[in-house]
Amino acid sequence: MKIVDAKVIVCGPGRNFVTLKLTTEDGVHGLGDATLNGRELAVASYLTDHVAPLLVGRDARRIEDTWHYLYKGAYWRGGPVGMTAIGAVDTALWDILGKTLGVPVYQLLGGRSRDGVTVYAHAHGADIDETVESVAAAVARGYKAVRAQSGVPGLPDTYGVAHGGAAYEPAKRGKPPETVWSSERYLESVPRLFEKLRRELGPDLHLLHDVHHRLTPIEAARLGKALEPHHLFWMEDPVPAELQEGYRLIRQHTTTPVAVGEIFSSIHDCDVLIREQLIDYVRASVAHAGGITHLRKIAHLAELHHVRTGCHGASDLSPVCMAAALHFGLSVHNFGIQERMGHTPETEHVFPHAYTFSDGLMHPGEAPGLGVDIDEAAAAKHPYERAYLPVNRKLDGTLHDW
Ligand code: EZ4
Ligand code: CO
Repeated sequence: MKIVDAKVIVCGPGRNFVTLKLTTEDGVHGLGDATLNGRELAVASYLTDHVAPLLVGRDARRIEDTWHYLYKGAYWRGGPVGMTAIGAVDTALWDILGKTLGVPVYQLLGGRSRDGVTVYAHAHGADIDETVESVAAAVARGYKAVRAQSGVPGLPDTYGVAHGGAAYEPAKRGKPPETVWSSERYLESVPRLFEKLRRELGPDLHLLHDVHHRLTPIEAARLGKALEPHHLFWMEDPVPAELQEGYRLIRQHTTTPVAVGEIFSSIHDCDVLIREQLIDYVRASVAHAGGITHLRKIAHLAELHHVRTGCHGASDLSPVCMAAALHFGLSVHNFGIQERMGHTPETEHVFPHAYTFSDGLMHPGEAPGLGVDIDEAAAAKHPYERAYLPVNRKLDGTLHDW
């Protein structure tokens, strides 16, 4: 079953996406998400200029071999651009295999380990009261787990918070927007938010929070301690994880569970975190960590060390990635939770999909393969427009993590 075509589709239905479409000689096609938010065209070029010529003529069933052919064959292995490209190829090959055999991908991954995939919603507000309302609204929509992000007093713009009731979408056209940061003000307000959320919404709701890499280890330890009475499901990305050993310090000080890894490209970015049990959830995604094949290896290592999965699922991971994440999450034993930020109606229209949401759970559906497609005519109506994520500066102007 030879691959005869490898096409890269770049579109912007409300935000930018890069999609790889592989077609076999039998006319079966498979999709992979190749979106790397803010650096999209680098992956598009990597695929079009360097990977597509290698794929044409290859046997689409050789998923594992193709992964290593692209990873080891590049010599310059790893990194977000290359691993996103390999991930897209891998995902498309699983999609093709499922369609060829007439089964949903989760059946190829060992079958279902649970009834559905628990997802968490995003909630946010300008202040604590608005954020509590937003979390309550997510609960009313059926969610059993909600991530809460609130505006910080004295900071005009903060990660995770939109203005005027709009959905949160950080990528903006033009030069990157600049936001202002104060760890002191943030650390003062977050415990008050979760104190109120727990008091008003009760003990059962899973509450999550994303620190988004903005604290130092000792600050993160302080926040984790302050949040302990409110029993968070997790505290996400408390500090940047380039130095994995940095998490030892946080771990020594707090029992608040820790989730890390949405920007990880491979198992080598988290092997210390997992082997030393420094985290509770690993957030690597199908799109950015080498596809279903490599993400399964991360999950299997994590299973040995009592770490569960919690895959990234922001709006910049396309419905193709969401479908793949749901097949993965339904099948993998040590599944923890799946993020669901949601997509614009234009995006939903461009990517028709079989996955569904009901009562806090998502299901990938029973369509063969991933159960997601791309309407190329609809995609063509939404051209790509260059956009960047914001940069963040401390009150004195020093560039900080966003
Ligand atoms: O900022 O995906 O947990 N989710 C997140 C996301 C990331 C974006 C960056 O492209 O941290 O909102
Ligand atoms: Co995050």
